[in-house]
Amino acid sequence: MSRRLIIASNRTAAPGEPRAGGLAVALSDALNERGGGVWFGWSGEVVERETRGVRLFADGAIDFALADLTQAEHDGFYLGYSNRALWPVFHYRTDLAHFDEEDFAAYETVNRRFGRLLAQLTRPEDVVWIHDYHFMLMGAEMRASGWDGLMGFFLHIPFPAPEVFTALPQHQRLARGLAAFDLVGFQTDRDTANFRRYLLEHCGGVQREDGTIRVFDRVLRAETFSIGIDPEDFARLAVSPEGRSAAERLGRMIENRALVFGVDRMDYSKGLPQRMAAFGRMLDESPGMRGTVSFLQIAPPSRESVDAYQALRAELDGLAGRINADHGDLDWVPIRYLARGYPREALAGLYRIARVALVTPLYDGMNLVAKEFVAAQDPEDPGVLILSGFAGAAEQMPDALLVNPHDIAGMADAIERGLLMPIDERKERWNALITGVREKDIAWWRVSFLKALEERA
Ligand code: ADQ
Repeated sequence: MSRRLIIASNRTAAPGEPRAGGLAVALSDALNERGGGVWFGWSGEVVERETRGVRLFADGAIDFALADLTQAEHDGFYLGYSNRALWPVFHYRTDLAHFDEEDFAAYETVNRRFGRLLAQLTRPEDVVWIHDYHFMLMGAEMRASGWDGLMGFFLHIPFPAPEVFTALPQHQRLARGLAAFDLVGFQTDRDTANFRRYLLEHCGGVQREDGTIRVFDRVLRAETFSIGIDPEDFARLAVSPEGRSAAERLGRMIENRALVFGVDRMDYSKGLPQRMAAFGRMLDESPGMRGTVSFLQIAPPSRESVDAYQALRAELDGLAGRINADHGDLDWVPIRYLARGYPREALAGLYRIARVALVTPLYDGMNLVAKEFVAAQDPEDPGVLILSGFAGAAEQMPDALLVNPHDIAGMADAIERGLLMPIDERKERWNALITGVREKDIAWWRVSFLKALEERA
């Protein structure tokens, strides 16, 4: 009989959660395929006064265990240390990071409280799988509570080079936290190598013959498990009635112009201003393209209360307005920019009619949009993926048109090349890309991580 699986992530796919994305689907599957399990996380509720317990309820085979955050915890742990220190530093934006000791104290408090709550829910033979940068100290707290069963951690965002990670005043505390796990998984070999080098060079870690690392009196395995999607599901959504209807609505608007498409959470790591500038530059330099192409960028605001996001929003509003004013005409709007979310079906339908997708983050753990775009294509008339070399996905997708998102001229050339690419080359590249997306899909990610973790038993 397989062990019971316990998953912890900041947000869950509890009924009523508005953001049931690819990750939520993958983790629900993981729990369902094991005949059930526990999913622990934040309830999404912010309460005035401290609450101590968890709210338990079952949804199908999954037992949800959700805890609230107090206002002070939400501000310090979530908006503060997670989103104003860890997120920027891990995306190489130390210039945007706020190193606030009180925020770190709140991060520790929540990890401690959540770790204890989770420890109370676990039995010795369970497998615990904790997700992402919000919960890097939770494993250590579980161990301190006396729980010594199998426990793995997966980081969804990049792990930076040691020279950047050490900018965090608490880097060593975080590393000790990660050393409490039996297995730590990363998106790319680049991240795994950075983490291993940090342990060896800054923490006295010693690499053992079997590849594990002895550090802080523990033995730790650090490996790459690149996250994937469910490509069949996306292909199906792309031709669903909702997908087709979204494509038709947009098709009527842009008439028979080629569509350049981008979809991202509005985040400074996604390279949105550079992308708009590159599109503008392409129009500057290739007058023949004017009037033949429309760029649609969908970017719902996220974490609005963090200053950097407000500045980004203002920058994008200005850029889109300027490019449209300079290049637009009575019957042509070059850039459409929509600051809202859309259902997955609609996105899939829009991916399918796009001639070019612009996935050009300045830095990204993986980037699922790149894989979703490939999965949604018509095999007889596939679009072209323009992908940043700094997205984790680039490691697995060399057949995309790889670009440097800081090189506006290079991106402008790539957009034109993508728009003009002959059908044979488009098909050849797409066939190579879809093969990779199918091979390392979401089931592969989940199964290979849990198998590696359970080998430690
Ligand atoms: P994100 O930074 O959120 O994820 P990404 O991997 O691209 O980035 O996933 C975004 C998801 O949200 C996709 O499934 C996409 O379809 C959806 N989405 C984006 N814009 C949307 C919109 N306007 N409306 C509706 N849905 C939208 C983090 C890391 C990534 C890593 C993932 C998974 O930053 O690097 O790939 O986790 O590990």
